[in-house]
Amino acid sequence: MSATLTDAPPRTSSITSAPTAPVPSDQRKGLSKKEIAADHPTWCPGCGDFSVLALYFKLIEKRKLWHEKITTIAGIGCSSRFPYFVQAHGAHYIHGRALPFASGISLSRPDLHVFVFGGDGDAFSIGGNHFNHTARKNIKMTYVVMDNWVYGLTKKQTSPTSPLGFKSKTDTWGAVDYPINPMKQAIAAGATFVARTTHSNPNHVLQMMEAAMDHDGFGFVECLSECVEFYEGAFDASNPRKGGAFNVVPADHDVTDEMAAYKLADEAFPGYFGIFYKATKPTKNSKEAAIGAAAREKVKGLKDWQILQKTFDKLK
Ligand SMILES: Cc1ncc(C[n+]2csc(CCOP(=O)(O)OP(=O)(O)O)c2C)c(N)n1
Ligand code: SF4
Ligand SMILES: [Mg+2]
Repeated sequence: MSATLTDAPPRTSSITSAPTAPVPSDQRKGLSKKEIAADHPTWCPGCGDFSVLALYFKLIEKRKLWHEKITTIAGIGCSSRFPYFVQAHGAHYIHGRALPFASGISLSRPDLHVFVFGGDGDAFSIGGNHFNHTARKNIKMTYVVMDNWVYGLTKKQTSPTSPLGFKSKTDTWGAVDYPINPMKQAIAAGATFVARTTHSNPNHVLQMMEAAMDHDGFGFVECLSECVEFYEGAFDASNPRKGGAFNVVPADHDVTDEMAAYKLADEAFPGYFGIFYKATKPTKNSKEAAIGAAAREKVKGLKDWQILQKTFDKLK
């Protein structure tokens, strides 16, 4: 028999219990996986996205990020189901629109770490415009694209990163359109942090996510993430356990050199893994904060109605 409201135990008032003093931030223990994991992920067994989620939990634990200080945003796709599986504020938003939504959060809540996760379709197909504009505006957030070279959720259509010849439901004879190169795209769009990693190297995923999080600006990480259902073996050539090669960015690569980064991004698959590009540029967050502070300074000492009056006077 199902429980009714009357079965509920009597409520005990929390008002009577002594308030516990808040633990100072530096003495708080990092959140454990149990505290940060929500629903059981519904991805297919073996999907590369599991690795990214596990490393996100690790990042939260390691860097002592609290529930109230992070937000996890995504669009639509298998990879974009990500926020469902995280016990924190977040949203599984509209297909391709995760970045403008995250931009609003980032600009209005500078105290939060804004993390965005999504797929290659979400980022570069329907969300392509937003990718370019969020990058050029240098809005502070960490954007991890789980690139599987296919639309997974909708069961195998060609994506903007699918290689030529890829046979899918939309290209039964093999893809004929030239794929985009996410790294080149990010650099050209003006992203100030551009890195590449792969789900099969967990330590490296964590390293790249951490570096992106520490970057003051738009941090983009392309993470190869195998879709075992619709593109099995796509990234074997980058996985030493499958006979491939995991090449790290050469030690003498200058990450501030845009042309050198572009050249690195032009290498044939499996290419390189690591930080390709990093620039120090004012963020839109800092520019808007300065505009806001200057505007507040102008009306300093005035009452709200006086500010309103001034605005109306200007309209006359
Ligand atoms: C406006 C809109 N158009 C199309 C769709 C259908 N749709 C859902 S997910 C998706 C592609 C997702 O691919 P990707 O971003 O690569 O994610 P993956 O599933 O591969 O992780 C599409 C076309 C949708 N949900 N909304
Ligand atoms: S369909 Fe592909 S991308 Fe989606 S959960 Fe399954 S393996 Fe992962
Ligand atoms: Mg995809």
